Amino acid sequence: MAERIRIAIQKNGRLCEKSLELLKKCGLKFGCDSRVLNENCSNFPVSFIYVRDDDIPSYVDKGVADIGIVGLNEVEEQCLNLDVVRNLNFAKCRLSIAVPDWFNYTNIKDLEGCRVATSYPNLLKKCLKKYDVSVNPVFVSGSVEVTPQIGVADAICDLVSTGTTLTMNGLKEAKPIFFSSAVMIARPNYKNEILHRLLRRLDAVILADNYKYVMFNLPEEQIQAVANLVGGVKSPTVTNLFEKGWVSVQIVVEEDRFWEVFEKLKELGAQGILVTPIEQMTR
Ligand code: PRT
Ligand code: ZN
Repeated sequence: MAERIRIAIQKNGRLCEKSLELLKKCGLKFGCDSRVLNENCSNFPVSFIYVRDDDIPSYVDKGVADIGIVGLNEVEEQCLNLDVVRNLNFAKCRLSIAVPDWFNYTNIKDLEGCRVATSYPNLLKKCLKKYDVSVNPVFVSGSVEVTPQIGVADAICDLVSTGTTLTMNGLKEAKPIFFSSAVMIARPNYKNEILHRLLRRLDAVILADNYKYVMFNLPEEQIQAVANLVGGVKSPTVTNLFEKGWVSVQIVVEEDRFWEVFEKLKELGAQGILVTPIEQMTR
């Protein structure tokens, strides 16, 4: 049987769907039956192991899996010697210290000696070291937000994305201490031709995710203004329209700049603006 590399993926939860979507965009075909715990990809030499996210770093460390997709928070918390081979642009969140609404928080020193409930005691200690603040971590594996109300802790340290959960539990965010997103991990210096091929595909998908393809009609005299606007791209692709004085233009725009460019295009008289995502892209 041909060699395969094993990829550990979260079975259920916030990482699962996006991880599978990313691998599908890389052209990998697989079943996605939620009852299956491992399966082979039918058109690329990888196999998937579906597990809890907490187990992914140690499975990669022990060689049960060759690579894994997991939150950076989990990797850092477990203090294992692993390489982040790619940062993936999803499951973004921050690990923050939050205090009850009545807590008169002015700066991080106010937390000195506090009992802080968290599922991330190692990360909490590591991050607070640089502020020269020492707290008493209280480990809880879930429902962290409720601990100040029931007298188990003075403050909490938990993942935050929108902040709604904190507000709903009478807490306010005091200090973000660590920023996380999903990452692909491997053992240090793990090198493999199959991984190399997968990363090449992944890079094309990640790059494409950061751009949009924009097509529009434009008064001919505005071409230079558009070329200036999207500097960095060699030049816009321009085709003549049947109607004299008008051209059809195609450009690639960074996601972050899209609305700014969109507004300027409208000011330049662009019409019929069509925007599409890009599936894959190489430089
Ligand atoms: O069952 P399994 O162990 O696999 O999953 P899990 O329940 O431990 O993890 P899961 O699926 O909840 O999260 C997996 C990963 O997603 C985390 O390790 C983070 O890397 C990432 N992530 C991104 C988040 C959040 N955003 C997030 N908001 N993980 C958890 N939350 C929780 C947070 O703990 C809090 O309870 O969502 C709540 C806060 O959300 P907001 O939007 O109200 O601020
Ligand atoms: Zn978990």
